[in-house]
Amino acid sequence: MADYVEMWKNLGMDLDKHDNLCAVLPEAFGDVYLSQENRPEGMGFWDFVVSEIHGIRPSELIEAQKNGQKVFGTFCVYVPDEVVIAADGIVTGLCGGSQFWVPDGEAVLPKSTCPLIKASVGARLGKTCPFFRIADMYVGETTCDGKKKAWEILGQDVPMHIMDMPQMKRPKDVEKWTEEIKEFAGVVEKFTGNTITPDKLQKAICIINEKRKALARVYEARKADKLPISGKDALLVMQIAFFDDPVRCAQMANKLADELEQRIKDGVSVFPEGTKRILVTGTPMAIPNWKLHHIIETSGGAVVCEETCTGTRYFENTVDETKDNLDDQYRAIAERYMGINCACFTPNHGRVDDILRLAKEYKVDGVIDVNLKFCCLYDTEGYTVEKALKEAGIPVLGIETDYTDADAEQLRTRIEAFIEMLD
Ligand code: BJ8
Repeated sequence: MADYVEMWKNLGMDLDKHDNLCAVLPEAFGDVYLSQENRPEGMGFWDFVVSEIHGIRPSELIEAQKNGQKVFGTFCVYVPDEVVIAADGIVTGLCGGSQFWVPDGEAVLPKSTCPLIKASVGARLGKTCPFFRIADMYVGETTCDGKKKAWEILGQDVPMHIMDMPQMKRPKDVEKWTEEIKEFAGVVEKFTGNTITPDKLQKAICIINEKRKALARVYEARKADKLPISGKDALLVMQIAFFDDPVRCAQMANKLADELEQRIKDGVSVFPEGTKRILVTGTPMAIPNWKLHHIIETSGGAVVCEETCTGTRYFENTVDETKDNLDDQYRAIAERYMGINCACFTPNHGRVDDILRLAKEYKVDGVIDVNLKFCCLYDTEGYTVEKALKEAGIPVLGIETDYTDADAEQLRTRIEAFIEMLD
C-alpha cells in the first residue's frame, strides 16, 4: 500500500490501533481470495481496491471535499443515493464487517447487539476507519431498533440525518416514504449548498441505474451451469460497490461481465462439475465479512446468488427514468426503494417470493439462510423463509453467526453435512 500515514494522521485516526488492522487484512485476503484458482482477470481491479482499501478511495474523497463536495455516509440500501448525487454530493457506505471493530462498539452498546451495528459504532469511536472520519454527514434510518439507538451515539459529534422508514408497504406508506425522500433532499440541498433540479436528478437516476444494471449482469452470469466466477469474488464486487465511485463501479462491473460472458461461451468454470449450487439468504455481509462464503466454497459448495443487501436487494429493479418533474421523480425513487424486501417490514411476503424465484433462476441445490447473531428481524423471519422453502421441496439450512472465528469449525461441519446431504 502507498504511504497514507499523513492522511490518516490528519483525519485524527488512532494510528497504532489502525496498524493492527492493516497488519491482519492482507493475510486474511490472501487466504480467502488469492488462494482461489482461475479467477477472472477483471477481479484484478477489486483486488487492487482491497490492497489500498483505507488509502485510495479515502484520498479521492478528501480531494473532492477540497473542491467543495460533501460526503454522506450511509448504512442501509433504502437511503437513495440518487438524491445525494443530484446535489453534487458523494455517498459512501459505512457498515462495518470486521470483528476488529466490535470491542470498541461493545464499549458503549449492549453485547447483545448485532455485530454489524457494534462494528459500525466501533469503527467510528475507535478512530480506525478513514471513511467514518471523512464523511461530513451520516444518514441513518429507522429500520431496526439496534440501529435506531446506535444513531444517537454515532450522531454525537457528526451531523446526522435520520430517515423514518415505514414498516409496512401500503399505498400510504409509499406516500410517506416519498415525503421522507423529499425532506432528505431538502437537507442535502442545504448541507451541500446545491439545488436539485429535475435535470440533475434525472442524470443521477441514470447513473445509479447504470450501476445496478452492471451489477445485475455480473449476477446474470452466475446463472450459467458452468460458473465463471466464485461466490466470494461476486461478494467482493458487491461489497466494494457500496463505497466506490458509481460511474467507475458500473464500468468495471460491465468489463467483468464481458469477461464472464466470454467465459460462459468458452465453457470456463471455476468449480469442478457437480459442485452444489447454494443460494445464501438473510443478513448483509459488509466488507470484510467473507466468512460464510469461504466456508461454503471450501466445503464442496459454490455460492451462486445472495438474497441479501450485499446481493440482489442492492441492485434489483431500477428507478423509472421517464419522469420530468421533481414530484414525480421522488415518487418514482420511493416506489423503487419500497420494492426492496427487508425483514424490517411486516408482512414481508415479497421476500419469500424473491427467495423462491431466485432459487429457481439460479438453479440452486440448496439454500443457506444466515442470520447475524442478535438480529431479531431476520432470525424471526427465518421461520417463514425456511417453512416456504421446505414446502417448495428446496433443502435449507438455517445458521446464526457473528464476525468471530469461534464457530468456524462448527459451521464447517454443519455446512459440509448439508452439502453432502444434497447429493
Ligand atoms: S435493508 S438488512 S441494510 S436494515 S443492523 S437489520 S442485521 S440487527 S442491516 Fe439492513 Fe437496510 Fe434491512 Fe438491508 Fe439486523 Fe443488524 Fe439491524 Fe441489519
